[in-house]
Amino acid sequence: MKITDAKVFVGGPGKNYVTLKIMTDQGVYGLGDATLNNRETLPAAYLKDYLIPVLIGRDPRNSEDIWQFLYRGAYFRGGPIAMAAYGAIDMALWDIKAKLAGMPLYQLFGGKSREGALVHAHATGSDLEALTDSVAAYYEQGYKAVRVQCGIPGMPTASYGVSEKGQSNENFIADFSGIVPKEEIWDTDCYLRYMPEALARIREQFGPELKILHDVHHRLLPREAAGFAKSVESVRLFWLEDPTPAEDQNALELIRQHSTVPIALGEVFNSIWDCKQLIEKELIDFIRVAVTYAGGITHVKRIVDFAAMHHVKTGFHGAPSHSPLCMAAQAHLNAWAPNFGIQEYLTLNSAECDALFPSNHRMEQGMMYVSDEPGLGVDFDESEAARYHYKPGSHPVVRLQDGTLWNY
Ligand code: GCO
Ligand code: MG
Repeated sequence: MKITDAKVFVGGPGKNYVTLKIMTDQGVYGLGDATLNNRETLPAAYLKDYLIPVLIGRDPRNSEDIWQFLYRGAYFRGGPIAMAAYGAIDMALWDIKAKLAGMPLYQLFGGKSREGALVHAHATGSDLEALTDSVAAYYEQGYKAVRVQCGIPGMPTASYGVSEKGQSNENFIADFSGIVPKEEIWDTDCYLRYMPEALARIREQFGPELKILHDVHHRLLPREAAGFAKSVESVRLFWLEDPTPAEDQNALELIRQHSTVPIALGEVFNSIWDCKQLIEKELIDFIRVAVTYAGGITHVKRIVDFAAMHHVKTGFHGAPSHSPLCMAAQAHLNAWAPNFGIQEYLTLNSAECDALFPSNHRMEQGMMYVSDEPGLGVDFDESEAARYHYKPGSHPVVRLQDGTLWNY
């Protein structure tokens, strides 16, 4: 069996999804996601210029050898762009393998450990009242877990995860106003004064059972994060996400020494080496990698098994920038993983998105149910794809009040 050709598409409804389609001499094709939010053309170019030419003629069933060939063969290893490109190839090869077996992908990992996988939605509000309404809306739809982000009084611009008052949340999810980033202002003191109380109010309002998550988005210093974690202990968060930027992994030790709040981290990681210290030293509770830019199923499954040895559960990244193909790969891992924790779920979920990526994966009452179709269980409609093209976009850039550049 041989790979005969592969194509890359960039575009989609409200997002620049990077979709790879690998064709074989037996008519079976595989699909993968290489979307790297706001840098989408780069994994696409890496695939077209360097990877597809070396795939042609290889046996697609040898996904492990192909992964090692790409990773080791680059010499300059890793990085989000390369790992997203390998991730898409790897997903597509597993898709082909499971289609050949006539089985849904989770069967190749060892079958199902659960029927539905718990997901968390994003509730946001420009103030606490709006946030409460947003949480209530998800609660009424049956969601059991919600990430809560809230506007902060005194903060000059909207805080992380929140759009400006009066603007729709779509603006935050997809900022396609151009390549030059918007600038936001962050004030740690305002945040630390307000957020513990806001989280306590949400707990009070929704009772003990709702799983409440909160994302600090790398904004605090280690000592501030340790103090913050301690101050929100009575809220009993499901997790506190990215309290500090993870380049300095010792910072997590300080947080651990001061609080038992569960910590989730790793959405910007792209290899098992990035996760190693935090998992081995048991400094986190949830590992947040994404199948796309952590090198695909082959590499992420390795991270999941390693995490299991250290009581670390999965909490895969599920920002809206992941296409339904990445979400499907994660859904199959979620169905299998003995150390599954939760899945962030935020695909755009529009009729256009469903038309571009038809599938039977379904969401019900805050749980995701994996499709039983052979392979990843997601198709790709090329005639729909022809309606879309790349649109330049950017993440905001964050500064402190005095102009110092800070962490988005
Ligand atoms: C999350 C993340 C995202 C990121 C986004 C960047 O927890 O979902 O923090 O919303 O900001 O993926 O592209
Ligand atoms: Mg996050």
